Amino acid sequence: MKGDLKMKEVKIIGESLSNMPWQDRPKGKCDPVWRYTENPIINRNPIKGVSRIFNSAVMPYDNKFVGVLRAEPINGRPLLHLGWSENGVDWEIEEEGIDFIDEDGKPYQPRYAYDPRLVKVEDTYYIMWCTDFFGPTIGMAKTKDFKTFVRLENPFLPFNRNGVLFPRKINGNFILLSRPSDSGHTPFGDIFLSESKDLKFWGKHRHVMSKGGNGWWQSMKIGGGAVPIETSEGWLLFYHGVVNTCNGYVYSMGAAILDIDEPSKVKYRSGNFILTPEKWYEEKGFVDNVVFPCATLHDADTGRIAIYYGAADTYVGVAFTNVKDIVNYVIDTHEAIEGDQHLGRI
Ligand code: BMA
Repeated sequence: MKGDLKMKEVKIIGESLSNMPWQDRPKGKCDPVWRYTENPIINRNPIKGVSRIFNSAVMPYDNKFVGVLRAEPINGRPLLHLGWSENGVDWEIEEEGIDFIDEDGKPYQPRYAYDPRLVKVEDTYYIMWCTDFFGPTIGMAKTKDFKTFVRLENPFLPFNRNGVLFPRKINGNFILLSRPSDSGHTPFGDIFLSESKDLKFWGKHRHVMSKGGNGWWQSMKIGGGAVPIETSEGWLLFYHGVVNTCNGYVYSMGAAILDIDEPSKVKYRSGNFILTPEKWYEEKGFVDNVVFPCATLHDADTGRIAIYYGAADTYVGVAFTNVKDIVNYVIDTHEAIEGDQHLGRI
């Protein structure tokens, strides 16, 4: 990082979270993001009948932390399980998957559910995941107590993935990022944004960010990652970028800053990845070479951010940064990518 004096002051706009997990940047290192030394925090076969937990979402809840976890049972078809943690790194995982009900109160269970995100908007918690609706698309549910989960209307047609709801309404509307896809392992894709007054009817669709650019790490597709963090510079978004190689897809993590009032506008995005598979738990697993961010915990008082990411479709890892460092890094390494300016209004 450059000298502290030249760096812009940046604040998280939000709540205090003094009990979030944290480790200082290792001495002598200047990377914008650094890994938790005890990674992975969730290992193989974490509970009976589940072989892997990865790409998972966490949030503060009731003075502890709640997780909505992507769990692959021993038949390999993913479902969502709840987890609980006092410190954000040691997790107690429920053995039964989440049971949903629909809006009429009837039991509902998705055929499969993966890559959950979790957010609180006003007094309600929302889960977004990839669900089956004649192919993969975005599923959504709400809860107030993590006991009753009400599945909401299908927000989108197939095929779509990586639904990420913003933590507050903008101009009276809910805002959702998504990545239109195909029914398989999608070899393309940009991030789009949609608005809704009621979480039922979605529209005002906009293009947000394109794949590509000078760097190759996000040349094939990108997808929204963690719920954006509100900062004094704009919405800080951690996302994934994918490159295709002789040995298959490689997933890295990037960061971007979106306009605070009109988040379909990209203010800055880092031309470089901020985390790429390098550790054994990221390079080798059920799917090699994947880091896939799904959530953050953050503390407005200190600017600390813990990023939760899936590693090699097998483990959960945590990485740290602070808002001032990461936002300055994104500004310094900003690369405007063709397509980011075409918001879809032309
Ligand atoms: C994507 C999703 C993710 C997964 C990634 C790498 O298409 O299925 O859940 O982590 O592929 O396998």
